Amino acid sequence: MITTRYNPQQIQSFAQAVLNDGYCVLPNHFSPAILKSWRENFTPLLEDHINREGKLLNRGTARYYVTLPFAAPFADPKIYEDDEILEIVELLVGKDAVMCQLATDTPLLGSDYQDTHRDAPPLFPETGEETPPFQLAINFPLVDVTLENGPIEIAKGTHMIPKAEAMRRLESGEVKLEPVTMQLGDVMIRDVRGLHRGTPNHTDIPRPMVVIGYSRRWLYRPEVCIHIPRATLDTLSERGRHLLRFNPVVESLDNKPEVEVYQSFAY
Ligand SMILES: O=C(O)CCC(=O)C(=O)O
Repeated sequence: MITTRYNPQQIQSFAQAVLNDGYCVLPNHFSPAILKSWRENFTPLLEDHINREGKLLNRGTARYYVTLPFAAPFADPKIYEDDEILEIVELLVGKDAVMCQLATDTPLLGSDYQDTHRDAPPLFPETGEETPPFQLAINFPLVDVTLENGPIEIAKGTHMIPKAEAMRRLESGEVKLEPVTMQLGDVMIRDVRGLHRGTPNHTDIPRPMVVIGYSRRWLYRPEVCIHIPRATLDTLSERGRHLLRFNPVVESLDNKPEVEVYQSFAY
């Protein structure tokens, strides 16, 4: 991975794109070799998840949300401590961001369009106003994302306006949902309030999309977490420990919850 490919102006313009459009894409950012190893290690986790709780289908038919264990190859600081991503994150949600989520969204053959939604409610619903960003998703696929295998669709510029107004603009055609195709290695930085939906995967190959969540320093999201094995704590960098500071430390990753805790996801 090349870690210094962008100058400060370019970093600033990625952040500005997120402020304007709700997301930006860093092309060819992560090493495909790392992501291939993630994909190989993810396949049995997806199968296990489907066997254990596949009938819940809370993301829609043939679509699964699977939390990744904080263990190799997923607990990789080359990914979650990527300097340039963290610089953009800081410009958007401030210093001392918290990493709160390491998971995947995967539509399979037979999946459908989701209802258009946001991933977070407004901070102050009683005002009817949206705020600057407070919750970001770093999304990167473990396969190429094409028009055939279920690209996420996002309506640009809908993240910092009230949902009712964003839906009105969508329904009137002022804004539209657009598919975001991605190559293996591309990384999307997304304000989770942009209106979006998952679309059907028409192929028989799963389309895993990783989501790493970074929040403002004061935001605690009880619906997601990363279990950090105690033995791993000492191996983390100081920055890594700081990023992960709100997460529970566990003795073993074997005692995972019976079902995925992040069930309520659409706002
Ligand atoms: O995986 C995708 O393409 C989008 C999924 C999504 O938006 C969700 O499940 O909240």
